[in-house]
Amino acid sequence: MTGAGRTQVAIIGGGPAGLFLAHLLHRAGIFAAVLESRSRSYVEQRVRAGVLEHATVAMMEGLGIGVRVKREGLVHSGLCITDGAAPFRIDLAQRTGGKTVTVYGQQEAVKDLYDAAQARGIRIVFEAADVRLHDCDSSKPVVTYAVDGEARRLECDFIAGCDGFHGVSRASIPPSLLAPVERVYPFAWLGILADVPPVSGELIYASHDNGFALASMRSAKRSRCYVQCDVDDNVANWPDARFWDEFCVRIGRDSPRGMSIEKSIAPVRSFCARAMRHGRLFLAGDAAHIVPPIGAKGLNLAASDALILSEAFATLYRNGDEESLESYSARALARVRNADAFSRSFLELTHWFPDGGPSRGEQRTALEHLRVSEDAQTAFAQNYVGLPL
Ligand code: FAS
Ligand code: PHB
Repeated sequence: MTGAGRTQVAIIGGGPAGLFLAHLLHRAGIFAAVLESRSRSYVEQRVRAGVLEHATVAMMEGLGIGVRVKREGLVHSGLCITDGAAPFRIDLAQRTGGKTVTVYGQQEAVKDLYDAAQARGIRIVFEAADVRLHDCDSSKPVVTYAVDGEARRLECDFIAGCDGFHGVSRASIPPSLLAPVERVYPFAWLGILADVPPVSGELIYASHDNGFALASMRSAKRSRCYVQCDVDDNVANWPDARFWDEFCVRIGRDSPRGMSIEKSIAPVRSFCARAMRHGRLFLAGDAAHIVPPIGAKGLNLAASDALILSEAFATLYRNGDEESLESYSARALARVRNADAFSRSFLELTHWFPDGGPSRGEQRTALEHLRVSEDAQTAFAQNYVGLPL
């Protein structure tokens, strides 16, 4: 086994959580190394989130990585909610003292993070295989992995598990400590990407008798659209024509149609660990929590976890104070639980629940309340743009 040397913080996973953390630590003068199991091109090609909260864009700017998102991101000051017949707009900026969200694909944000990491000499190992965490609850944790079949060993002070829901880090936390709260919803999201102009300049969320639909976008020329489907549905059941027909019915208007360049079904679930720390292992992002995608929170929570954790590490290295590290889990989980509650309420407002869940009459009552109540719209908008960090 050859050495891979040592670092202060070993970061497992090079998605948004790992990359934001690497940049934040770099800015604080803390050495880190990112171990990513895939290639850079693979990570950059994964189609995922689309909406950046106000604070996430501010974080990118603060890290000197905001030029492209400010140039190419689509700033949205409002969004539309419809039952397929009677749409209404929620003015996010008016309800939140001017806050907005920015539509900017996760792929683009990841590209910006990687480009800046390369320019700054941040250490990233791609295609790291067989990553294993050792002695997480000791004062000398170690990470072993292989590159091109060559075994390596990385000694560190701390490990940040940023390897997503299917990574290895969470397994290093004792189940009794992790004790996750899970919920699997009785439906899924069928999403497509198509190079056609978005049906609207703002996002449209539909709560239709047939079920949920969402008209989103990645640019003025590329649409990202979703319809609720059965939890055991299959993409093969949804040729493009069927998708567009059903999508237009649910959002209540005709839409530009085009060939899907990506089409996939994602389950709708929530998962939240009760602890994001075990000894010197700290989890961040999807490794610790999954929230339903409707709230557009996943990527933004990954970024806020990274900020809270980086500040805790900086405090420790600066003056030896461990209190911030000890409060990391509680502070990060407070945001996650709030985002999950908002996402759940948004799901219950907009999705058809095949068993249990709100009745259509209850949904219509809640929709009408949101349409007419300034207080309800203010609470919705504050959650949607993201609570202050
Ligand atoms: P990620 O999963 O993004 O990154 C983890 C990284 O770790 C990956 O690059 C992976 O290759 C790597 N890794 C895994 N195992 C490893 C190992 N053993 N060793 C080393 N590296 C390893 N969020 C939204 O806000 N809006 C959306 O619309 C939305 N849509 C989504 C659709 C899908 C299909 C999925 C799966 C997620 C979606 N999300 C959405 C959530 C998503 O954006 C996540 O919240 C976000 O990617 C979280 O970032 P990370 O925590 O960095 O995890
Ligand atoms: C997306 O564009 O992928 C998206 C936008 C808003 C959401 C969820 C997903 O609430």
